[in-house]
Amino acid sequence: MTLLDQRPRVRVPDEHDFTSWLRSPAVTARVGLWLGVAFGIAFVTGVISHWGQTPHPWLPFPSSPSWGYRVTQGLHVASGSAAVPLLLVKLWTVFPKLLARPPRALGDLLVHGLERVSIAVLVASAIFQLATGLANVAQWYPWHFHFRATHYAVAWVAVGALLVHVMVKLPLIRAALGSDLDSRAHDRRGAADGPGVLTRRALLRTTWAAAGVAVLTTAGASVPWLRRISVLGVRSGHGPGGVPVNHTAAERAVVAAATSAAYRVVVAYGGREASYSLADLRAMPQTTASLPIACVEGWSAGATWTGVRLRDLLALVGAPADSDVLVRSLQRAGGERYSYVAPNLASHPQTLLALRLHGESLSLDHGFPCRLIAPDRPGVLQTKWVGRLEVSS
Ligand SMILES: Nc1nc2c(c(=O)[nH]1)N[C@H]1C(S)=C(S)[C@@H](COP(=O)(O)O)O[C@H]1N2
Ligand SMILES: [Mo]
Repeated sequence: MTLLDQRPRVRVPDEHDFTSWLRSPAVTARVGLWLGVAFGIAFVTGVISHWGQTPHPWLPFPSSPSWGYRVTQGLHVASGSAAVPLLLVKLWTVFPKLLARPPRALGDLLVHGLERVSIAVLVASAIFQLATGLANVAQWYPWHFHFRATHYAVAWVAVGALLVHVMVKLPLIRAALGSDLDSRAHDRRGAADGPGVLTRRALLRTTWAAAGVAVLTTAGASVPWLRRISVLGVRSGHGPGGVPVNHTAAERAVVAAATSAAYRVVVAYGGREASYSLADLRAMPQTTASLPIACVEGWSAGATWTGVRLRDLLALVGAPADSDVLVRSLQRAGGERYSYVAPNLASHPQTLLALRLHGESLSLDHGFPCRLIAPDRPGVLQTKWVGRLEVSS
């Protein structure tokens, strides 16, 4: 006998080489149910976030409750985080099916092929959503496409593929959820008939725990009392006034313009312009409001702001309170350099050009000399270093 003869023959593994007792529809369906819940929450809250960031939406984004966006965007990130371990476990329980030999008969082959394509779309879009979402939370943009538009479009693809998948699998899902976790009734041929190192119950418990840890370690970015255990929360509670800073004045190249003695905020309406110095703004009636900054990237923080009501400024130039207002920053480049305030917010008594945070003069990084702050509004639209208001009605 030569060594060559002893060389194992190379054989492509197939479905039946994977015999773990854990890879059962009884497990897959249970994990899948919670994955479906997580994706459902992420989808609904994502649509809300997209709506909140759409300029001139067909249906005005509500201005109350003022903490609404803080909650929905916190849920968005928490459900996305929980989905990561759920998706990994679910894929692990089904992946031997990838190696199933395609059926021979043409009709069966067609159905098989279609099912494969729908699963490929679902898996690819789900991984894409979680990966881009997590990268966004980490403020890491290693791509060139527009994040919000792409994340939003792929969400519809994922949800569509998810609905098809659930419909196709509904009989199996119902049967699997309806029978005992340890039932072998729906197992693949050749699967082991008893537990190995881990019971199904232990696998599920570990999975729920992993999802819980994923939520707790990221949720501190929005829930103050979780902050200390939130090791993966990108934003701490640090920053002037206990409010994190997303982008500094230096990063946005506004230090000179914001600290210049020549600083004015210009209000343009109907071909006329009025301008106000910081001293002018300080001399106007001041309003204090408790409104959170709720960043699209998942962190949020409550804060108390003091400043001039936007509608008071509109009144000074003779513009109606329910105007459309384009708020422009001193910042010259970047998507956050302007935002639109819709009529329902422009007239709102808590929509302010804030001059103070927690009673102290606004720090340069929080938007000195003044920043926009309005209720129930995505953080990215709370424009800092405001230089110009363009009113149209
Ligand atoms: N001009 C300008 N305004 C801006 C930004 C910016 O980069 N430039 N960042 C926005 C984002 S993404 C958020 S979450 C909030 C954060 O405000 P803070 O840094 O004061 O916490 O400001 C918003 N306003
Ligand atoms: Mo943000």
